[in-house]
Amino acid sequence: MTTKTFKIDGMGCDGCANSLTNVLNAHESINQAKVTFSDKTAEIETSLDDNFIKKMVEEAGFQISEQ
Ligand SMILES: [Cu+2]
Repeated sequence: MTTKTFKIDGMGCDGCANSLTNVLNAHESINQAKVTFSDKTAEIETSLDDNFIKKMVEEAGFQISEQ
């Protein structure tokens, strides 16, 4: 597993960050995810490829702006 950091767009509050954290952590191939609203970042320890993570983030209602 590697840890990757993504910039997340579309979060309006800590609740958004928490819900995205929960969505990501529910996936069996994500070892740990930490989303920080103030930094607009998601730190994800995973073996999943970036496109898959991008899709998960979009399905949760947010976007990855850079990685
Ligand atoms: Cu919110």
